[in-house]
Amino acid sequence: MSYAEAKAKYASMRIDVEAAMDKLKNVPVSLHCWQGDDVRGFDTDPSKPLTGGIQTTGNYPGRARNPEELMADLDKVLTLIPGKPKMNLHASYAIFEEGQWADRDKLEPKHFAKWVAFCKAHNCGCDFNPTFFSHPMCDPLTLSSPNEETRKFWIDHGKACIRISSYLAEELGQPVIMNIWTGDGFKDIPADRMGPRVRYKDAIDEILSEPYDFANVKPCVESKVFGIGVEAYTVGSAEFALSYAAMNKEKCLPLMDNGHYHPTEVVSDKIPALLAFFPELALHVTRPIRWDSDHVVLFDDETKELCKEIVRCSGLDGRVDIALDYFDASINRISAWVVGYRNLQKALLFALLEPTETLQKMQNEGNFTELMVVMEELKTLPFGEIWDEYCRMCNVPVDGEWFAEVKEYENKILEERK
Ligand code: RNT
Ligand code: ZN
Repeated sequence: MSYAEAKAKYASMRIDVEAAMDKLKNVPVSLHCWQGDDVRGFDTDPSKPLTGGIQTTGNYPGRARNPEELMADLDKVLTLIPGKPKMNLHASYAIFEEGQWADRDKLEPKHFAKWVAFCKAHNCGCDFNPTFFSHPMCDPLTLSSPNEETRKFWIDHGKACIRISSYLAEELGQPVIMNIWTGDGFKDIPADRMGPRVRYKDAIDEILSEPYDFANVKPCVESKVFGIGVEAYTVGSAEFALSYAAMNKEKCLPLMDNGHYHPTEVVSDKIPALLAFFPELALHVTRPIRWDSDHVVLFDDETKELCKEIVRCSGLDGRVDIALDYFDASINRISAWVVGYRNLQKALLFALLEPTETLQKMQNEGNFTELMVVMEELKTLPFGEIWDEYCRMCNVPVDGEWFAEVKEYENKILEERK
């Protein structure tokens, strides 16, 4: 089937494929830098363990070991993904000139100047994340620590990150989502569950007392159910993070990571629930397998469902800020990035090709029989042809044509990193 035939098939169901493609190609979706180096960053000893209850597994060759390698890998990735990518950095990816190392509480905008140049060269915006893990000042708690000195260090880190986010927003002319997540929690049953939460709340208040323009810097609070080594209790639980965001709507957003809930809970259903109260929310899209395993995002049912809810709730008109968040060290990392990003684009395009108004009318008229019939038939429309056309429109390879390039890059560049 040709693209023209596929387009006609969609048109017969009153679906405008061109409008869908035009919409998607202008929606920023964040590409996380941390897939390229197994979340190590550049500001601490690279042999140190990843802490905070997150884990990368696997040792596929070719991990980026410095800013040059990471940027080269990202350059490659950016030629293979359609849409409007936005970078997503962690504070631990600061780039220091010779002898200019600064600790996390002393980070400055200048430590991200090279990233600004990178984003400008790619004509993209940038999101940002304070890094409250993999650092000697994790005792192991950070913002919720009972130790005054620890907490102050991490509050100062958060404030420094607000200043860096303002700089990124100003330089790149796009809003910056600044996500606050800590792995603070306990392996076993704590005696005090409230103290750490009250301290965490006060610490976020202090961080957000650093001046910023909420239209350009959008701090978020990300919740989590549990992490490895912190199985019994998480300070920033769902209720904590959501309540914080709800009570501080004028200065921050809630962030949901779809790996951070009990295994039978789905974030797709939570999007419309939150949007009934919040004007805007942020997402981390990942793929949990039995736990927050951060596998590469697939074109699977829940990813499609998430994207349908984003589209149906006007999420693409500035109400939902979308970012990827996964890290797989067991396969080619460039491919991991590309597969996940392309899949999220696929799921968004697939969602945009739903005749939402027709379906909602059926629901409201109680016509559930036909609703089921049409929803099922939508699944086998010739989507592949539309997807290929979208890739061509974005000047990136269609399916079947990009992997050879990744293999070539692996043979030429990654194999040398031994
Ligand atoms: C961890 C959170 C968090 C991190 C990144 C690296 O469970 O999902 O968002 O993955 O900040
Ligand atoms: Zn996340």
